[in-house]
Amino acid sequence: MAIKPIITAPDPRLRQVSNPVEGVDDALRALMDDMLETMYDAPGIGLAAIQIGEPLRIIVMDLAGEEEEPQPRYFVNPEILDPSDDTNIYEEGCLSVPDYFDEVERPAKCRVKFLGYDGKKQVLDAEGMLATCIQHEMDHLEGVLFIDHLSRLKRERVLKKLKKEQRLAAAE
Ligand code: GNR
Ligand code: NI
Repeated sequence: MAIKPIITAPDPRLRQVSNPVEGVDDALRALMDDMLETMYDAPGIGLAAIQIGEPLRIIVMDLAGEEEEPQPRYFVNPEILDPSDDTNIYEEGCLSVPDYFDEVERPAKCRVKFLGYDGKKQVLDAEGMLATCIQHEMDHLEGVLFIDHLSRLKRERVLKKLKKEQRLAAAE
């Protein structure tokens, strides 16, 4: 397994629409292992493949608390069905938008259809933080970031700060 560098905004690769995978084989499982290791190292609770530069429709996630047993989840070719009309607001962050957190409103519940680590079809009913995280990761597969759900003013302020930080880091 390997920890991969995480791409940060405004890198244009994060705007790509990711491609469906043909099926789950050992090479894909190795990628999912690397994604999970990268996510735990960050640390984060979810990661989409494009965040490590692979434009594939793959998500890994673990919402277990620090004191709990790890609960890794893998979603290959996920599709969201039946998003609820009722919504939740959570404070979100993103490993690709470091050091910025803000509230995003999303459907409170949804159903997600996907292939698991073993390549078998699964359906999961999600609510709470799980539903929010799945939708945040699904956005990545479409090239969308959580800051796209905020006002233009906020989004541009965040992107400007990230650009400045990257400029300073590159000049070191
Ligand atoms: O680690 C993460 N925390 C988080 C908090 C609230 C809503 C979504 C997330 S996902 C984020 C990791 C990440 O950037 N995944 O794409
Ligand atoms: Ni993210």
